[in-house]
Amino acid sequence: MPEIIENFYSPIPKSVAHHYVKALSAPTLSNNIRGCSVVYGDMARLPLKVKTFIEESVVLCKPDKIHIVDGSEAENKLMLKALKEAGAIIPLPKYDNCWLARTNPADVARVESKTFICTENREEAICTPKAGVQGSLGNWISPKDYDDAIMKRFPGCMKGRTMFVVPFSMGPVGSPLSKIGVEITDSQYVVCSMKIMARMGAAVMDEILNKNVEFVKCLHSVGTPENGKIDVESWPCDPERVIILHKPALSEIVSYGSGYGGNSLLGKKCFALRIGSTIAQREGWLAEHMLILGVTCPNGTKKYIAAAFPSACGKTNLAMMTPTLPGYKIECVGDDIAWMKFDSHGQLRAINPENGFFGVAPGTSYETNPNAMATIVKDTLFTNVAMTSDGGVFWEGLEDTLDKDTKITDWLGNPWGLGVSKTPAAHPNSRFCSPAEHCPIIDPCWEDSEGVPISAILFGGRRPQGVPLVFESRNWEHGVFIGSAMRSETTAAAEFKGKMIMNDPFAMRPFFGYNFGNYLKHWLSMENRCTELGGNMPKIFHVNWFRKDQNGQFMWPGFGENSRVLDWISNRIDGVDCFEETPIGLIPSEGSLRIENLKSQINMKELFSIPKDFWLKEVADIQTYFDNQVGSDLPKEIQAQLNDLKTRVEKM
Ligand code: OXD
Ligand code: MN
Repeated sequence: MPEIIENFYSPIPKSVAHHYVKALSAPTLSNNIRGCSVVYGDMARLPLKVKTFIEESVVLCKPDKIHIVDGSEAENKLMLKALKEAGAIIPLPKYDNCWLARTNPADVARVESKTFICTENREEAICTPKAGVQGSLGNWISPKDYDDAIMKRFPGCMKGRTMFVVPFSMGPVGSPLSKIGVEITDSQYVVCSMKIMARMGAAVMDEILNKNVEFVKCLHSVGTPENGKIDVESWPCDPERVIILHKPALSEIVSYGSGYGGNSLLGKKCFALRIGSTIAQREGWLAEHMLILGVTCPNGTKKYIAAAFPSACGKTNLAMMTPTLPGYKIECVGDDIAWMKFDSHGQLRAINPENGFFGVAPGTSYETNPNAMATIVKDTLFTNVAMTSDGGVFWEGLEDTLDKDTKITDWLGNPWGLGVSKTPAAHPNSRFCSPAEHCPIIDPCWEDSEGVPISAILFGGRRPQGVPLVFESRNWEHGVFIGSAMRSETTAAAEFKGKMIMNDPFAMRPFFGYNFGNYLKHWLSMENRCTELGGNMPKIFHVNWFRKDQNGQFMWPGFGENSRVLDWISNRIDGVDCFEETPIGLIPSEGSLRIENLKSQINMKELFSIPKDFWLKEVADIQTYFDNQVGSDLPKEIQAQLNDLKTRVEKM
């Protein structure tokens, strides 16, 4: 690491001059950070609150140097060069400014079991599970244990390293819906990724300075194992002692030991969802794990839809879909997170707080998501994908793109042969990190500071059995119940092994910043808020692209064909009478889901069947889940919805 820094800092070319950049001579700092020099940026120009945060972090982490990130292109180039020279990233000459990082193989996913919310009382953060049951709706840590966890890991953790200070905005800089953070990190990979994933740099620091806005304090260190031995020089981390801490009362995030994605790019899951959901509850809006897309119908009308699916269930594919139905156009506002607030007319409006896509690579291809493929060939930082001998990338799903002479190196850096190697070429949770503005179908309003108007909310997951392609909720309360009862097959985005059906309410299970029962109450309260403002609530739907037949084959082709489902949803938003009541909600009436010109025959009857036995069991499973996990925190309205569903299913 020190080597990287030497290469990086001597000398800083003139072209980097910026109003935050000072000459290499260290400015005089307050006593408690004497000995640690500011090698890039000017402490004197920083807002006092930022300075204090830096000083506290310096005292704790004892870095050798401080770099105040300005977000300029020149700075980014230098960072990438330094990372390359240290062997931390490999250039991918087949594309334009694209790079590959390989992590320590022990640091490849979010670590939910080591992620904690800190509040005075446990009940503020998490539900009280039934006696003897392990809670699955987040982990609580007491203020004392929080401090202890920090003091066990952070003192001196940046010795020999540079501390980077990254001011960033979640949402367009200056939008009334945006929020600001400052991430302090000792990872250049994180700085380069943050440049893609968030608006960051001098403009954000100016915003803090000029408007005196509060910011979320994010402290991150990749750490060093207790024995002092870093296993993979190019990817320092401390997998044994990873911990991700959130203290909503102080708007504070502290993350140690991992350089990977959601563990280290603290604007994403930690801020935009966990801390974000607590701010949203306080301020009366919603911070959700949702994509946002615009759909234009053949008659030219446009609607925006937000959709919550658990990690790695195709959010990016839906957000960038190429519709097969003629005359339809999809445009992408965001693929992972939505911040939604009612405007003064009671219209729900959403922004994508992010600036880029941190998408799961395997399965992304010219067939499944050509728009993502077009996005990732420029300014992209790949992590843990395989590499081709012509300087490109490869992962499971791209087999058709290979010609016979291309050699592949797998994500671990070993030679890999298609049809020969028994292990995957790319890690199942390997990622591309690309600027959203490079997406060919990015929505023209994606950066509008007032957000886009949301007409419908979709919930969904991987449900191989029993759950129809689409159904609509009977009303808002029923819709909130549907979100609370969401279940899905597990994926590789977190540390789980093997496939099982897991409850993932609102696709937020790993991301709640406060007690899920209170979160449900907050969602229920949205209806009053909207009515008081004179608006209409968005409609709520459940979709399932993943139902399988008796032979284990998917019953619905998915991807671009999902435009047929969006067409039906759009008609329902317009109030078209094209539905049939069922015990679980409203499904398309016969003939109302357009299935003309589908490549394969669809068994519509089976695709929309609602097997009584399955749903009786589903109701029982949901009840057990609520009893075990939510207990007395469950709002009575949600229990009443489950009771009503049970009665309707029993009568089938
Ligand atoms: C993600 C996730 O990275 O949900 O978006 O895990
Ligand atoms: Mn996600």
